[in-house]
Amino acid sequence: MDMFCNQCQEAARNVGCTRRGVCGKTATVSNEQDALIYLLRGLSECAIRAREAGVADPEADLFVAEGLFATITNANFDEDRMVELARRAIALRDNLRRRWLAAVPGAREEDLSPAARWIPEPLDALNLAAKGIAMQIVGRGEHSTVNEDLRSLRELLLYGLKGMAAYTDHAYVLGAHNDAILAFLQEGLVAMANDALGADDLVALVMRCGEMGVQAMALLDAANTGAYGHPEPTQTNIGVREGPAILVSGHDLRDLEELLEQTAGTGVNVYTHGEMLPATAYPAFKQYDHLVGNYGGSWWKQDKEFEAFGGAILMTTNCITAPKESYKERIFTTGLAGWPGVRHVPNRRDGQPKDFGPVIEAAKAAGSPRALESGTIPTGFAHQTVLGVADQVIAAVESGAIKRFVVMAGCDGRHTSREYYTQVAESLPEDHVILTAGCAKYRYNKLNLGEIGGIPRVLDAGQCNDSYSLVVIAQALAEALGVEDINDLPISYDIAWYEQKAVIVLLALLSLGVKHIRLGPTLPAFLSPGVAKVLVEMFDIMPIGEVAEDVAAIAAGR
Ligand code: SF4
Ligand code: SF3
Repeated sequence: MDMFCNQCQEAARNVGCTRRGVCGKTATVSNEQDALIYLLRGLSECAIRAREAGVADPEADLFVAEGLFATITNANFDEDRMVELARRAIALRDNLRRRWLAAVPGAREEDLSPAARWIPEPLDALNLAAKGIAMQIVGRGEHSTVNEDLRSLRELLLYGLKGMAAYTDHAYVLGAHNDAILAFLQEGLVAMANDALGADDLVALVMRCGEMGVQAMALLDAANTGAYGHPEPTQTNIGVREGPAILVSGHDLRDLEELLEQTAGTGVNVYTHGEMLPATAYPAFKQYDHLVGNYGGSWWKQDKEFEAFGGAILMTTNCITAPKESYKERIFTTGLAGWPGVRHVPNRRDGQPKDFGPVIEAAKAAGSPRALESGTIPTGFAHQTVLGVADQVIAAVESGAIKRFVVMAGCDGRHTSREYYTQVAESLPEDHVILTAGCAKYRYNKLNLGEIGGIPRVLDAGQCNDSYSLVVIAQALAEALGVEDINDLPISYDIAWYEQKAVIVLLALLSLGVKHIRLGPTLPAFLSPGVAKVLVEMFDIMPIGEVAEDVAAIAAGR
């Protein structure tokens, strides 16, 4: 075994990737990421101790979120960037440790865990990777003596923290803050290595992770809508316009804003891709005439779509896949995204926007996009919009015109087994409405499933984090219909997961008491049989089954 990673739905053999990631992650990068997690844990330990002594370091607190974000699936594949992140983690950690030692009489360095003191010498990819393989949760390393259920719970917690960290970082980029979330990331990281915690303690922590996940999504929702307005029902163009163009993918709305500003009046058009599609529904972005529409579908088709696009491409976050030679020169990463050899747009400094000049130049040097399709797709059905027509929705439910809502949020992925979601969408009775968010929608958002009394049968609330909108809608519906238990609503859940953002969405739903969730296309490889059993007993989580059976069960109220 050269590495071990089981954090996503495409883990090899639904166990784990051991030589190279199915995602394209090299063993070195995977192990470096494990070492980074180890360093972030040491940093967290110092930050917690320092905070207790009245010493605060907001930069270090935020960095824990950034570091976790860099390790999520399909975000960063760059060995050198991992070294840089490790360097920063060590500098921030050591600074906090010094300040803690100075602030607390009698404090001793040896009372801290090795993670709070370890210095790789030299600090390079090789040394980091060696430490990572020794420290990883599964297989060899310090967790190897822990029983499989505890290990599984630690992983569930870690992957939830990673997803939460990504959403929290997005909110901080927009100036929204919630220190309690950052503190919880640290608490969770430190708890992962605490052998005194048993299964009940870890289950409680996982549930708290879900609660904090709700807060993180609420924070990001407030940040997005505060900055760009509430999404409006929108028919987004999926065709192309003549002229040089930039395709923006990932989840970072501030990057899109700055890019739109910098391309205004230059003759360069901008298109959204993948998880950026919902941006086309925000009032602030609709003002830009050169935001032409959305191009292509979900992340895993990017090799073909980016090649066809012909213009420049900007990856603001996950999911990036191995760039083909045909577009390697015209694809850029920014933020925590990275791919070796791909040009990277550096972070904002001193309050100045990022400089997207090189992306714009690359677009000008390339041709117009080749059309993949034409027409429009609907988006913009976040909570404000849906609640704005709440009377209409409730009347439709009460009259029986809408019999059921089916939440089909989450991620898309490569496996053909995901055709299940297209087939479910096609086979649901015509009085069922799909509530979606995340890139899972690309499995059915071009199907033209029609409307019920003017309400589209696929209501797209936005990005995966906008699953929060679906919760707000469910809660409002419960209140309006006088239903006490959210599980008594006419709502079924058929969630598709892939990476760790979907893990925090799932934990958030569980923490809100949502039961009977179907999860697919496979259950996570990191769930031990014992932990899976607990989830089934507590929440009646179930794997997806055959399309016809699941649709019949949904229609019958499950
Ligand atoms: Fe494998 Fe997924 Fe980990 Fe990539 S992120 S190495 S595909 S388990
Ligand atoms: Fe998709 Fe990567 Fe998860 Fe934000 S873009 S949902 S997979």
